[in-house]
Amino acid sequence: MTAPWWRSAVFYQVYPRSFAPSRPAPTGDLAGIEAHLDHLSWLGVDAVWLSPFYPSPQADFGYDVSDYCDVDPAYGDLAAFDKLLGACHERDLRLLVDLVPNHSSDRHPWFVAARSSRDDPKRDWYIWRDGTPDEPPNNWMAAFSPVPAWTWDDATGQWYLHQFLPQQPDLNWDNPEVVEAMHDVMRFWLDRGVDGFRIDVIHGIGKEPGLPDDPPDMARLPHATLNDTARTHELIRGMRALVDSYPGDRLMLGEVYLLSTERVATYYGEGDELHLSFNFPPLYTRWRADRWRAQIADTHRLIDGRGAWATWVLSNHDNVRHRSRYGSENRARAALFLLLGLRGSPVLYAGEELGLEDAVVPPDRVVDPGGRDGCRAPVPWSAAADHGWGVTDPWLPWPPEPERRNVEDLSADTSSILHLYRRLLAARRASPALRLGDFEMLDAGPDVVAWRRTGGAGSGHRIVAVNMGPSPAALELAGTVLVASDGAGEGSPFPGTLGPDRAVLIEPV
Ligand code: TEU
Repeated sequence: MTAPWWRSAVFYQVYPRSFAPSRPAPTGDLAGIEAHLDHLSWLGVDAVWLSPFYPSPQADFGYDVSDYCDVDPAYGDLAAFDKLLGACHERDLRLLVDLVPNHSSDRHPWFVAARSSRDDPKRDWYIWRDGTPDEPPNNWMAAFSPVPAWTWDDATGQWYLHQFLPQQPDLNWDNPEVVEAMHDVMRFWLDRGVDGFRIDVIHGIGKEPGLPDDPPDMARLPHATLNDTARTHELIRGMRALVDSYPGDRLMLGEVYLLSTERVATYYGEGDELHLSFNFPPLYTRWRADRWRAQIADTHRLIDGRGAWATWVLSNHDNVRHRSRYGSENRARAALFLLLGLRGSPVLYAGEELGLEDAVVPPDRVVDPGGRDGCRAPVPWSAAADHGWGVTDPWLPWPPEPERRNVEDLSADTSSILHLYRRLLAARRASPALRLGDFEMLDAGPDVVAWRRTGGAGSGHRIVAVNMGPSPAALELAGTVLVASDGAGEGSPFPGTLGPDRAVLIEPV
């Protein structure tokens, strides 16, 4: 049996607002993404995940959806979406759209109706509780700022639940009409031909009956990081059956934002829930070999161990970029060997191939209530003052060094991090062992994370070594260096030493 496409795919996240505009504008759009697809083909990724582009008041920059079946005029229209999808498929790129099922915008007609009166037929599409304005129904906290996950609606005299902003009321998935409505949304995009969904806070949709308090010692954490109930698994199985009824291995890649790989693993079900899930504990792991070995061992035990397929991600639109977290380009280069060399499907975030750091956002330019503006800075396409955007001052400040860290300049420099991404992506594509093979950790001393990938029909083995320590490491590995994080010695025998914050991909003899 051949593996489904998503097991060997490398995903690339595009944040539409920050990728590229098709005309001079401070924000990107769908036609701008289409115009830059050649960059993705040249780079060598397999699939694009598009963050939300739906009509939205932008309280959470698109994760507050006011119409699930349309395109925000700022990004284009449905015709532009269809064109983008067609252009992806012409280049053999798959396209995932972002499904946001846990909450809608408070301006969605469903919530506008629900809020209009206690008797409205849509009232029960959201989660309302009686009480008094001074005491929320339970101790759940919202994300982004330490406020209750409940807002009092004066007009109708009840509380409504929102695990995120008050402008993002949680939908009531215990109401079969909500389930059906969200299934209809999925059909809408599947019928248009999308290859699947990245599903926002999928672990949040089911709620524990009776909405019990969070444990007192956890009560300061956002409830969204704790919501973990059997009901959600049932709901995911319903979505999975729908997705599986379509031809072509459509994908559900869920965002399970529970900071425990053990809990994340359960969302794969028995092969009947998510096909893939994000797993964030590795993203929050420091640049230390012992920590990484532990995360990798957990992932293999808990995810591979149940016959599921892991994902690896180090940067996205919610977190400080790993180039900034790890503190140097050398480390960002070496980290790519983790992403592309470990067993599972990597998810890259637009701009990491340029070695971008987070933008420095002065207080008067802050727009995100979650403090995540830095990683959402616009992608620089050229060295010019407008960096290919047609405007010099886009919606967020440029990331550092845009005159050097831009697609045009780094494409022209074969020693750049951008070319490293391209070479390692090509080496991965050419190696069934790297894409699909088995994994075995090697003992390479305290500061080095090293492993062997074997099998994957008819291929040679591959060894990857990453030195996270402060000094050169002697490694008894014999073979040819296929790709080196600093480009040194590629095509030659491995010299036996790996420098600090360096990584290599070796074809063993
Ligand atoms: O994120 C879920 C989530 O839990 C994160 O918001 C996380 O708590 C925070 O960003 C840590 O820095 C998803 C989306 O990825 C995010 O952009 C949305 O804001 C959120 O859901 C609500 O839709």
